[in-house]
Amino acid sequence: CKHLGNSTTSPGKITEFNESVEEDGEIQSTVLEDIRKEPYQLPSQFEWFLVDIYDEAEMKQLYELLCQNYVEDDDATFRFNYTSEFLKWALLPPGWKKEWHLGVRVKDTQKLVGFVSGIPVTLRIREHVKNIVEINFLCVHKKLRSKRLAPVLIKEITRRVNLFEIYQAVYTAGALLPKPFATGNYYHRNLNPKKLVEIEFTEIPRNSTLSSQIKLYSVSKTYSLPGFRKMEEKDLEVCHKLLFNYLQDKFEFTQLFNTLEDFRHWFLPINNVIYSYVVENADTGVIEEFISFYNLPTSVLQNPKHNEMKSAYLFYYVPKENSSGVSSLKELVSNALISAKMEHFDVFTCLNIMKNKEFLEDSSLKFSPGSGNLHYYLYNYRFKSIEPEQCCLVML
Ligand code: NHW
Ligand code: EN5
Repeated sequence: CKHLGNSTTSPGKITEFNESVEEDGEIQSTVLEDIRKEPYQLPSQFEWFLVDIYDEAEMKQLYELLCQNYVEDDDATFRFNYTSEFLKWALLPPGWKKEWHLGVRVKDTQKLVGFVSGIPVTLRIREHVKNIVEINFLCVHKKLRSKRLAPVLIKEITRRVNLFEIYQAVYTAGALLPKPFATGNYYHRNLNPKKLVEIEFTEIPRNSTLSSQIKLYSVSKTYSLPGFRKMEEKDLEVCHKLLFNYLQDKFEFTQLFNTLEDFRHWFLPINNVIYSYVVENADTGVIEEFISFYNLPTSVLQNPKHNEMKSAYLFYYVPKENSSGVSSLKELVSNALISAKMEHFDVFTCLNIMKNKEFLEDSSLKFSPGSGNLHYYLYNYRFKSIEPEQCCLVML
């Protein structure tokens, strides 16, 4: 069996086998001794550079690389604009490693022109619980595209992950690569029809008008769930347990939040980054459900009036079930929409993963399918494809 560290093929190709009927599990096994000790060679004008996320100047360089060169929609009208505050949250969870904030610089100018990151994640893949990495923020400067820098970044991050004796990774992409184990579709809830029309995120349907769209998409100014409020430090332990139980048996593929520290990192509200809300029972004071979303602004390219769209993305939630087994999810999301509107978001976005079909399929919350897909991939793990509703991993 060929060792991963010596493989010359694109690492992504290892997922090709995941349609096979064999059992779930590792595809190639490797031992630490076989992992290359030296970094892969870059073209001579470039050098490896670990971005120090705590260093403001280096963080600014990373922010600018992504803001100018990261993911765009199909016709380059919009580009993700992850903020520095957001990137700190995304890249410094408990267990983060500096070796996994991998940059490429131009030797002469020290300009950052490439990046890829890994963070530790615990997944349950059917019955197997695994501590692996999540790969994200792969980016090569627009002027250096199609020069095969991405495969070198991927091989080098793989090597640096392998050195910690981790041999699997999960990642998502809008691009179709070999070979996704799940595919989700994006859905959007319009919160600001006038602006979304002006920036051409959406159009006014024939036989409708702006004023009727504004009326259609208006949301209440007050919460419908009594006791709906921002999550606080004192709620963390209870919410962590709620999520732990919720993720036990509902999904074939799910992220797990092992420690209270993990949960605190991912859910304690941070202004302009992560928004979490609990529902506190007025009589008992007990918290039985929560919901969260994050703020990922989008640059609006080449628009005379607007340069940014404020987008909220649904994160994890725990609804409750009433005595007849009816889930509160729709009402929870409805209240999240109200808070997103209060926080001046223009659109609320989610995928058709998790239990989201419960509120997407019934039109009452007024989500519509978007133009984008998101494919889910595993590196070096055989896993039979699943439906998006069996997938409970939200990647930033
Ligand atoms: S998906 C977002 C990726 N980023 C962007 O789309 C930003 C804008 N685009 C760019 O910056 C979230 C460049 O176009 C990139 C490619 C850098 C995408 N994943 O250098 P070349 C993630 O961050 C393959 C994987 O000439 P380029 C997830 C492509 O198929 N591979 O292209 C990242 C071709 O390979 P092939 C991708 O345009 C997951 C090769 O790159 C890809 O200058 C990474 C061409 O390279 C993508 N999104 O740069 C894998 N896009 O074999 C992690 C293109 O077909 C694997 N390609 O010739 C696991 C690692 C850890 C393992 C640990 C055990
Ligand atoms: C790694 N973690 O295409 C993630 N977004 O639908 C990287 N479409 O915004 C991978 N072109 O449908 C991310 N408006 C892959 C996604 C890349 C970004 C992307 C899509 C998601 C998107 C918009 C704009 C399309 C503009 C034309 C869209 C219509 C929705 C509208 C909402 C209001 C009600 C009517 C429908």
